[in-house]
Formats: sequence, C-alpha cells, structure tokens
Amino acid sequence: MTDLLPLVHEAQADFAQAVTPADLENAKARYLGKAGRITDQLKGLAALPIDEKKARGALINEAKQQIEAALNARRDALALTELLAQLKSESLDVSLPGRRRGNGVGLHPISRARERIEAIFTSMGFDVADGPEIETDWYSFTALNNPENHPARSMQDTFYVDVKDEHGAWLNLRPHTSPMQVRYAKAHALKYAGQAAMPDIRVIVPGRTYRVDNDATHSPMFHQVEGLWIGENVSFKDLKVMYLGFIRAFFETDDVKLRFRPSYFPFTEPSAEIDIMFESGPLQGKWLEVSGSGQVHPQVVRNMGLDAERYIGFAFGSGIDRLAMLRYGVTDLRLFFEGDLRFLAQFT
Ligand code: 2NL
Repeated sequence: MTDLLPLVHEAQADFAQAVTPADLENAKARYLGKAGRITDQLKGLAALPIDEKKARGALINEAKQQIEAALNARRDALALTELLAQLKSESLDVSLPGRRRGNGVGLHPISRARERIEAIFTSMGFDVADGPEIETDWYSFTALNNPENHPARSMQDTFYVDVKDEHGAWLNLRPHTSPMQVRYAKAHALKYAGQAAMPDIRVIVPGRTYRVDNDATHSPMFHQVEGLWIGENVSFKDLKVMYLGFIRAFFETDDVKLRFRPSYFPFTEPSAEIDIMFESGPLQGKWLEVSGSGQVHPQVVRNMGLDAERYIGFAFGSGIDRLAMLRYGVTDLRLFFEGDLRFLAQFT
C-alpha cells in the first residue's frame, strides 16, 4: 500500500479543490474513470505473477475504497453547500402577514345616486322596473319610432351582439333604457285590456346603457334613468312639476330653476331638453343640461298597445352618471369606472 498512499492523498486534495459538482466529476474521472490512475493500477495487475496478484489487488482495492470515500464525502459537502445557497436565495419569511382582501368601502357613487333617484320617484308614486341589457331591434328602435335608416341604428353608434332575433335582426346592447319602458307599458296595457279604466302608467327604469362613444365625457357603458307617465289626462305641466320635485329632492335644495328648451327626439313630440340652474352653492348661475324629455309620440303610444286617441303621456331620459357628477362634485366621468379606492372611499 505504501506506494499507493500518495495517490490517495493526491485524490483527496484534488477533490477538496473541486468547488462545483462538475469539477468533482472531472476529478473523479482522473482516478476512477476508464483511463484513471486507479484503473491503470488494476490493469497493471495482469502483468504480475499469480502469487503477487492477490496481495497487490487487495492493496489497490483498499486505495480505491479510500478514494471513493473521499469522493462521496466531498459530494455530500458540495450538495449541502448548494442546498444552503438555494435556501438562502429562495428564503420565505413565513412570519409576514398574508395579503388580505380588503373590506368593501361602501356603495359606488353611481349606485348611491341611483338609490336616491329610486327613493324619490317611489315617493312620487312611480314603480321601478328593471330589464334586459341585450335587446331586440324592435324594442330598442322600432317601437321608439326610429326610422329604418336612423343613424342611432348604425354600427357606428350602437353595439351589436352576434346573435339574431326571430325576425333576423341583430340583437343590440340597449342604447337607452326606453325598451324596458315599452315592455312595462305593453304588459300594463295587456293587463287592463277590455276593462273600463286603466290606472296610469308611472314607471322609472334606471340601468346600464351602451353606446359607441369614449372620451372625457362619454363612456361606452353609462347609466340612464328614464321615466314614463301615461294616462288619460297627463300634461307637460305634470312633467314640469314632477321633474322640479325630483331635482329639488335629489340636490336637496329649493334654490333651483328649471328650463325647457325645444329639441327633437323621434319618440317624443314635442320634445324638450331640461336645463337646471342653481341660485346658490358651488354650481350657482350656470344652466346645466340634465335631461331629455317630451310628450310620448302617438306612434310610440300605439306600439305600447294603447289607444293613442285616449292615452297621452310624457317621458324623460337623464344620465345618472351626469347627475352623480353634479351631486358629488366629480369633474371627470372616467373616475367612476377606474375602480380606484382612493376615489371610491370618499363616498362612504
Ligand atoms: C336623452 C333623451 C329622452 C325619452 C328619453 C322615452 C321613452 C319612451 C317613450 C318616449 Cl318609452 N320617450 N324616453 C324621451 C325623451 C328624451 O332622453 O338624450 N336623454 C339623456
């Protein structure tokens, strides 16, 4: 063994110098590989006389075992170093608190505005109705007296759904909540058909509406509240009294004036824009456009299944987002739709 001892020491020193597992495998090859020095020794046995072979073989084997032991020890040491480095680089601080889902900060300002609107109109004897956001061509346009080629029906103005109704017309995302008022009025007319008298139709429809429009003052999805009052003896005076009462309650002030400005809508005749002006407060002195309105067109009354000679009424359509902006002093419509809690938390 004496002549093999330096070889063992050399191998041990070689292994100790290996810093990576690849270094170590290269070092291993130099001793235990096909052309390694221990392998050479074993090959040399063949040339020895038979009586020396056994003793020499045993010595080489002992040296080989010592080298293998050194190799395994170094392998374990390198693996441990690698593990420690990995643990260090991928360490997790399990004592950190988890990421929690925050509590809701309160109702969205548009929901708050909608709830106020619903409460005010309910107190004035109106029903609140809710309906589909995907509508048929007839309810969104035809029933409302929009001519076949009216620009509102175009792809530039209205979002269409890739599904056709039973008449072969594309479904649309309702561009106003009027379709639901038509549905409500038709159901009401049907319910009282053939009876001597029909109670007035008084309903508001608040909800999401959609138009191809996107800038600082328009969002492709917005909120509208439409109102409808139909009876045998309803007049523009009723619209004015009702809308003034609504505006006073919504803005919590009597210091406000109403103005009707002639306008045009296919579904009303005559039609008017409603402007309001505050006589005190931060919005004092400026006419603000808040609603469209008008006397329901006789063709629309007929489309509701009612006798247009007997029934008359008015309708209005206001933007809830715009009312909420004025009520809460918000100057950019987009803030309502960005979901920023720093903004939303201010309305609780
Ligand atoms: C606007 C215009 C308006 C209506 C909406 C209406 C509904 C039925 C029948 C007749 Cl069912 N009219 N709604 C009437 C006039 C104006 O809104 O630009 N609003 C923001």
